[in-house]
Amino acid sequence: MERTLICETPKKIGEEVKIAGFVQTVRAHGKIAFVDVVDRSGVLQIVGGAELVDLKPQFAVEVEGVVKKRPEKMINEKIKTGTVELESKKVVVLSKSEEMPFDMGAEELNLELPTLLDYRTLTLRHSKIKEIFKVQAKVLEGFREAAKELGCTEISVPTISASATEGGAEVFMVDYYDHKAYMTQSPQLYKQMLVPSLERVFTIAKAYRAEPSVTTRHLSEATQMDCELGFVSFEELLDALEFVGTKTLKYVEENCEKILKDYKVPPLKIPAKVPRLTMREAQKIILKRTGVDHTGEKDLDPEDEKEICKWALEEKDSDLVTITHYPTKKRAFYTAPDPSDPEYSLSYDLLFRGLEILSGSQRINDYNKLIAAIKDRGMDPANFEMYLQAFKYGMPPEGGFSFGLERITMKLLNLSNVREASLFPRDMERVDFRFSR
Ligand code: AMO
Repeated sequence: MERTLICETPKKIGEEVKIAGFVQTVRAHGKIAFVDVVDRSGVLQIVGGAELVDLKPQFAVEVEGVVKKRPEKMINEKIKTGTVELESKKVVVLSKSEEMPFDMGAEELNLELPTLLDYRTLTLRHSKIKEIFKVQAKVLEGFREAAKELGCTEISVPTISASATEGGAEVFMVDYYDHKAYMTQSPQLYKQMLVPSLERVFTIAKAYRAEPSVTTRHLSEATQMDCELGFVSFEELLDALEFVGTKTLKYVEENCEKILKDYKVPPLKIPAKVPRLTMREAQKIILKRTGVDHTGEKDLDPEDEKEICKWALEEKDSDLVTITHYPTKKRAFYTAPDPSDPEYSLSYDLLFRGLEILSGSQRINDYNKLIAAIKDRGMDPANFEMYLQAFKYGMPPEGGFSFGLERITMKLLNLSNVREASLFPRDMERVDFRFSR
């Protein structure tokens, strides 16, 4: 008999079917047992006798039986198959499981973060955790759609590089045969090198950051969703990033209605025009609202980001706010200074529900200025030979931006830690397993 997906069973009342999936819960009442089985399409109640009682959570099984309509008072409106159950005739155990270290049948897992991650292959089977990655898949899909609509070609770029891509000390070095190489801190240099070839590109890439501290928003291996566009102005870049950000978030809302409801998150607030502020304007608003004077600071700190997002929500009915013109010295070497005030740069961050989810800039596209900027940061242009070659032979005005996949997912579902939005998070204390165990 061919396998029927669980979501199809309500259409097959009275028919004999075979389903396959994982045992979620087993409830035995005397000679009758009820077993919930989960496959990729949903969950189904199986009713039977002795053949079910030895089943245990996470056994992989095949069950043959007849689909029956449930009595009126047994209907479960919370699930798609709540009007039916499968009366089992034959059960085959495909794979057994060891005993669960915690209750996997509960609606919420409620585990401490280290346990949630130590048992990752198990916790990823839980329906509420699976939902995080279904949302994440839609973020990726929405981004791809939006980037393609901008006219970008998808590229796949290296993750081993001859130089640090963002500068700074947060870089993993690798032994590369007899040489030194670096894990890319972002796809930045490669996406820029592709502008003279494809003009508009996008990539979904891994970014490696040797983050020296443990925070709720930093991973050592993050996923970035990047665009880079040639022949564009600063204004056009701002329009482009807000277009992609808005479209991606709306795409998730349209395609994940039930999950967002399960996670009890409020509906998205995205106005037709995302509010924009310069960093200095944002600091003045924060001073006025809270009395905290950060107007002399060179960046917005996490509390500032939360506060300015509160302002955007209260005053502009928006979950998003774009902040522009960060100090040139605070941004990576490739960032173009503002010609009218070079101390500040043509850069931007997009904040979403209290957190930076994107950053980017107009780039320095002049070969000699770029060499000067590299030297100015104490780096050696010789290490950027391939990158600089692209500028030597003609680079139009260009710029781009990068979204953090895990951070967007975290904020969409109101998760408290970015690690929850990473399948296998890496940080100072963990590569798969905790070093300290
Ligand atoms: P930036 O370093 O700001 O910019 O990174 C872009 C976005 O990627 C996400 N992100 C991270 N998420 C989790 N953990 C991390 N350690 C981490 N680091 C970054 C954030 C951030 O906004 N090349 C530039 C982008 C550009 O100019 O196009 C860059 O990498 O959401």
